Amino acid sequence: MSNGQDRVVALLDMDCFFVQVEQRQNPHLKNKPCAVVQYKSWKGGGIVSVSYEARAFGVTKSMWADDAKKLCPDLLLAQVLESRGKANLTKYREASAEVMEVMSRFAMIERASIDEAFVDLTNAVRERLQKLQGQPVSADLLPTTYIEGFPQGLTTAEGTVEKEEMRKQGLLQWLDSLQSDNTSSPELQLTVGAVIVEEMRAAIERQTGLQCSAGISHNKVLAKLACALHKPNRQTLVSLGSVPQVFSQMPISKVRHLGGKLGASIIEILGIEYMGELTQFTESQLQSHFGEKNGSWLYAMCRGIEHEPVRPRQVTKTLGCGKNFPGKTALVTREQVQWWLLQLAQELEERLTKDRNDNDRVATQLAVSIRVLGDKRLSSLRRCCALTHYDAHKMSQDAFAAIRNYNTSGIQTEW
Ligand code: DGT
Ligand code: MG
Repeated sequence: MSNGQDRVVALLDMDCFFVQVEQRQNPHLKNKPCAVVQYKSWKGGGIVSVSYEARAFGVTKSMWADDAKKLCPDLLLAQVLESRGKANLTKYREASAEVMEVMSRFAMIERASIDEAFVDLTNAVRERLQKLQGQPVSADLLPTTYIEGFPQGLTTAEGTVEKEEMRKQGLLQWLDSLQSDNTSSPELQLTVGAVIVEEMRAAIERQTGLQCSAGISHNKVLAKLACALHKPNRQTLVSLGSVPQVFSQMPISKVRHLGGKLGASIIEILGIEYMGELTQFTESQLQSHFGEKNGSWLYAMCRGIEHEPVRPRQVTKTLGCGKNFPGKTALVTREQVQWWLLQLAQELEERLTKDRNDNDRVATQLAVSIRVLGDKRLSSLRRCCALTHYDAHKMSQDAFAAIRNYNTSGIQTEW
């Protein structure tokens, strides 16, 4: 098995994506504190994306717009379109496809969400290194790159140096430490990967007008963590050497795959908080608590090693749509349930038909999830059935048939 440094993997994540899409459409929103809200009727709407100018006032995702206005009276709002009584994300999906198209010109990508994608740059780096023929990498090629853990041993008090100045010092120190003629050096490979990611991000901005941040490392988990370290419009390189320092203060739940049950049980069972603390345990200890596969994965991961491949995928695997009915708006009659299933199925029919034309494929399975009032989980029940026709009426009837037995009301018309 490799030492975990055999690949160069990056994650690109758009900055305040929905906000940028709105700003592109309405330039008067640019460089202002602004946010995108969904459904205006309750407390001004729920915020789903926040510009960095607004974040400086403490505005965050999931806040009600009315509450956000109290923190930031000049907050400008754009609203997610609604159709059939629910949010319509078509505009953002189309912008996402534009971005993914540009990224995929550089290397194989795996779309990870509407605004982020992994990219495996291993081959692209190898080719670029051949072209460079041992020439050192110039700092000019890395104008927005932070090297995590650098500058090292700085004598100036950190607070007194500008952030950009620190970035440059760290970058220069790092570039000095590289052996530019050793093409098998993992650090050099990451650096060349970062040069390519600078080019990708510049191309995305040139072609779409949208900015993003990125993380460059040896695997998906580290690339994703790295991306979040210097947002917006910056990229961060995390080498294996910087992992102990990064993980020493990294809450376990912030690590990809550990945001859910597994992460929570690690914290509870082992009584630890940070990713780095996992290195105290042997592989068999971790396996005994969390199973053979998870144990081995954790043992390697806390040392910065992970092997999950970037899987070629530019389009989503599933198409989904849903709507929440919180509190008093909960659906209480069979008719309401059927009516909303039909609304959702109509959106699905439209999107499935477009997907069949665009991507030359057909869906074969229909899954329906419902959540009952008071259940904190994302879904209380999930049932699947065959998807035979792209027909909203048929899909909504099949979906209803799949969940009808779950109705606890004895009365026919109630739900
Ligand atoms: P960032 O990446 O921190 O600069 O900010 P965003 O806004 O890009 O946040 P991200 O990457 O977590 O999510 C990408 C987009 O997905 C975001 O712009 C809006 C959308 N989104 C996120 N959370 C929700 C949500 O709870 N509901 C809906 N409808 N959309 C969401
Ligand atoms: Mg984003």
